[in-house]
Amino acid sequence: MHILIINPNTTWSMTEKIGACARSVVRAGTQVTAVSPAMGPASIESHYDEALAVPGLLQEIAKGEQSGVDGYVIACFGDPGLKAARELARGPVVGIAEAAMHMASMVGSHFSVVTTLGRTMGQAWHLAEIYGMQRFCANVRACELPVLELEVPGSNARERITDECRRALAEDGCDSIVLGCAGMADLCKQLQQTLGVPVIDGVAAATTMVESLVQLGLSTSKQGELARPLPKAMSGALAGFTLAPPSRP
Ligand code: 2AL
Repeated sequence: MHILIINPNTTWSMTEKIGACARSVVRAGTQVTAVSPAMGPASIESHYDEALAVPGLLQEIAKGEQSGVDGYVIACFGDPGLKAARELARGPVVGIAEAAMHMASMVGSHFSVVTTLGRTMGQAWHLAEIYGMQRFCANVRACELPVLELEVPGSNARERITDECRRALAEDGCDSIVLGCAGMADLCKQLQQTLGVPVIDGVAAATTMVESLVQLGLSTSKQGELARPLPKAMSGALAGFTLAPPSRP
């Protein structure tokens, strides 16, 4: 089984960290490749960044389809381009926010999301709402930590995240923590040990979910909404995104 993890930002140090975390949770025999798109923002912490990350992300899905990938993880907590990716992919595509929230709902009564910048909190609440997870989401909190600070050796990111998780557990009435950024994946185990409650990293959650879906022979339904998009002209910088017409059986 081959799982492609797409970090939709173009910071390869984060991509490598994400890949290592995903590899640490899969079964022997499952191959994990982690990539960043060839174009897009260095980090994703606004709706603008998210929108501009999607074309490069879709290119990686298209390449994955050519090379026989069995399933995909979108490794950014805004789950950018998730539905469009599902339209292109044959196998399952899972976003880290949806995976983390669903797993958290199974190991506790309420979770709090601890994320990077305050401006991303609205998207986390929006996703909790559209996934039907609002009922489990006690709060969304931010450390006012720019995403790329997670990549700076010796930064105090770990301490700031730990402190915010402690405040969440003291004040929100939550009993588990969902990490609100793929760049926090490497902090998960130690945070769980320190805090003594379930801490869910979406990269590990989504990777194991994709592995399970593929194992069960479940792929993305091609009937209705998630069918391959209709081919049409794409112009300007998007000319390369024109889809080939479906091949005749
Ligand atoms: C993220 C994430 O997971 N990757 C990224 O670049 N931005 N999410 C976030 N809330 O900061």
